[in-house]
Amino acid sequence: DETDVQEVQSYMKGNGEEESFPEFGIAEGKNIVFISLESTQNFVINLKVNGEEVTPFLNELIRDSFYFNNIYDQAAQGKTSDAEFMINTGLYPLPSGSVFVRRPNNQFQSLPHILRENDGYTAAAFHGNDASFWNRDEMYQSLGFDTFFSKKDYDVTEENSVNYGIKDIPFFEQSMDNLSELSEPYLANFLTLTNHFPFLLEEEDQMISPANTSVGVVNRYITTVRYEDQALQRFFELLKAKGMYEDTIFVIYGDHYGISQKYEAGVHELLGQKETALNHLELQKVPVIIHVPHQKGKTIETVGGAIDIHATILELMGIRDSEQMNFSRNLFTRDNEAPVVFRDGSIVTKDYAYLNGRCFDKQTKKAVSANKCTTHLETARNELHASDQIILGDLFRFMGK
Ligand code: GP9
Ligand code: MN
Repeated sequence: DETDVQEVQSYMKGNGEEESFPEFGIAEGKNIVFISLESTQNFVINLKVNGEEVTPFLNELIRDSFYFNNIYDQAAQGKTSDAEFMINTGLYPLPSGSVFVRRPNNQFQSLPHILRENDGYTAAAFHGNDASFWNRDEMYQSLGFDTFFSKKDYDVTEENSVNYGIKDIPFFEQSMDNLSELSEPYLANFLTLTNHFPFLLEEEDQMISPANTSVGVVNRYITTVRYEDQALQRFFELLKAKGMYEDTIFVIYGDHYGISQKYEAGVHELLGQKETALNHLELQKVPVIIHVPHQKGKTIETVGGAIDIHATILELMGIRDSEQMNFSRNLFTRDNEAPVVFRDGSIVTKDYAYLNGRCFDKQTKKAVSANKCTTHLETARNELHASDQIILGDLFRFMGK
């Protein structure tokens, strides 16, 4: 009720969102295309395996994009759906299960709603899996999507599928007609699928040789990441050919890790590094690429999390996010000292990380006195608690508008 609303409001961010920055509003009125890169971790960007780039298309795109290279995966048990939830609402995932499954009938202040109210946007989602997976068919309605093109809207055959469903290249190709018919300006949300554990791909689709570590999962991951990269290239080609590229902002992000800790030794092997808590943490980074045609590229090293994409996009669209009830911080102005909060109670800032009950100095890589992390841990507890209250109490219902 009202008291809960007041309590959670006292824990809201306030970390420089009011600051002006040159990119404010540069994408105002443009279509927005979100592309979730399934299981894509940041270590593959600019990585060479056997002398070959794993993601040649993304590496090139990054040169003409805002590339955020210090963004951490904050998804919890809800995996892809948690990433979608954070980006759409700026709230944290729940400690267990997926908000998509547990609270699909809540009211949300999500990107489709905010953009519709401010600028008359429509919103559509595109995904090759069954509509009911992660309860998307229900949840997308609450989040404000007008249309959801799912498996039933694609021509899915044995030939064009692998693992969870339709391969990314036919997925993008078959999405084009529906995309071109959306009423503008639109927000379109694409979820890729091919780069999903256990990273299966027929030989004819393997455009790079597998890596040769001692871990098969990691070796195959290189081939499915490359396939995904080429699918993106194909999508951009099609958009350009249809004249749909120019007036669009692209937000491309890895949804969460792909290589779990069980197989991570193979990644350490590939990167020639030791298996340490801090190296594990660094592998939890996902690429976040914001491409605005004709904007000069810039690599932004600010430390942040997937949840921060929400405020960043609103600010690029010319909508001030600081009034909203959420925990997202604009990555263009984000304070490096503000912790990135993980659902398991860990945190990371530019200088410190709290992992497995220990506070680390990231520079020296040594465990330091816990009090270096105390304030950050308190922020983390407060934000997670307030976010859970908003979700479990369906508090937006009590806010009135
Ligand atoms: C399937 C997609 C992938 O629809 O969400 O599954 P996940 O990564 O969440 O396990
Ligand atoms: Mn996923």
